[in-house]
Amino acid sequence: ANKLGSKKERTLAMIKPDAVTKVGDIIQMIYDAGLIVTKAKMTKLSWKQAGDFYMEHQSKSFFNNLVQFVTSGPVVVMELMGDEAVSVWRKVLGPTDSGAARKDAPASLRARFGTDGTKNAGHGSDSLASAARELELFFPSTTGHGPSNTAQYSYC
Ligand code: RTP
Ligand code: MG
Repeated sequence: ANKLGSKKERTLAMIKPDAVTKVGDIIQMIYDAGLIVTKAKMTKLSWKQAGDFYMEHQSKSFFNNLVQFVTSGPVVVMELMGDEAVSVWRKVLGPTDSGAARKDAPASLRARFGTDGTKNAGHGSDSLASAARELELFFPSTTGHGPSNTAQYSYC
């Protein structure tokens, strides 16, 4: 916690292939929620990258559909930062199933831009530990890609 008692966190956001054309609206939602974008890139995931990213779901019935979907086109991955970024970003996303989101959280990202329980427009890390793992997958700290962490947060 900083001196005001808030907990600055980092989280990994992914705009999935079905919502990449909505990146402008989505970045607006990020800023409206009080978060900022500290790293971003567009990339196309290989089958292996998608499987590693979603390794917690390897045994699930929907795993193949999920990997098929997230490799079907480009995605935008972002590091978001702000107070309680992990939970705030998941709140912006809304419920996993976009149909449920349209009922229960009509202003959420998945309600607005998702289709169903698989094609649901966005991803957010589900814990600080997941965020650390997922950020390292997309923005490895050792390769020198992107701004360094010290430069990164000087404007926050
Ligand atoms: P995410 O990891 O993408 O942020 O989504 P989440 O935490 O809300 O949901 P999770 O349970 O982690 O599921 C990961 C992604 O798998 C797809 N999914 N399909 N029954 C299904 O067909 C099904 N269930 C999940 C979704 O794309 C979900 O976001
Ligand atoms: Mg998840």
